[in-house]
Amino acid sequence: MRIDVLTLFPEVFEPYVASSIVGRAVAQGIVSIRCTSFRDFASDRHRSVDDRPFGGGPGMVLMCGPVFDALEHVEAQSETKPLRILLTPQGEKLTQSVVAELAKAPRLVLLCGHYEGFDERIRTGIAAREISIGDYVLSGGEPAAMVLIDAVVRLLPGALGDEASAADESFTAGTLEYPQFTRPREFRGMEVPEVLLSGDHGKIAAWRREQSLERTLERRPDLLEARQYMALD
Ligand code: 6GU
Repeated sequence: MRIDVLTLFPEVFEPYVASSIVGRAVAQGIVSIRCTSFRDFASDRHRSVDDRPFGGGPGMVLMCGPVFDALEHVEAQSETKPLRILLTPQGEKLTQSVVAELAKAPRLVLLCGHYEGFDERIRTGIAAREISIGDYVLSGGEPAAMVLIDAVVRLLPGALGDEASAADESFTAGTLEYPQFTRPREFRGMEVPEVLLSGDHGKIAAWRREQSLERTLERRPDLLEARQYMALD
């Protein structure tokens, strides 16, 4: 997969895309991530990317020119037609099923909104899918783009060391994760549940399933409503 990020702050992505699972996926060639600055497509000598709103009012508005030019520039670098995504608090909420859908695309272009907003003709003119990561306000789309990249990249084949782990986890399975423990067996008086030390794989699986369901019922009952249950549950 190729991901292009169009942003006013390309430098904030660099350490992120070099680290952890995403960094390893980049190193393995599973995904390539390129960041492009709108500022490189400014047309005046001050390299302006925003201006005052027509009609007055506070703040500055991201201009059409640098955004359309940056988008056309990166899209021309490859034959593959990308899925365009505009990160904005007004978008559709990012869920695991949206993430799974995006992970099937060969190419994504993420446009990060910033400042007080962007010219409405960006929204109407580029026909992007608009995505928000939740009901709170960020000062820019960059953290949201990083969230989206992380969630998508870990679903790409080979991105996780152990192929089982992506499917095994919460949300994909529709329930929250069961508690995990590692050495030591006792830490400051807190013990590891006996069943995990039993070596009985059937019992361990049943215990984990029970913990996972119990936790989901307690913390996120909304996740259970839409689910199908096995007789075991
Ligand atoms: Cl994508 N952008 C901004 N600015 N705020 C947000 C968001 C995006 N998602 C949630 N809040």
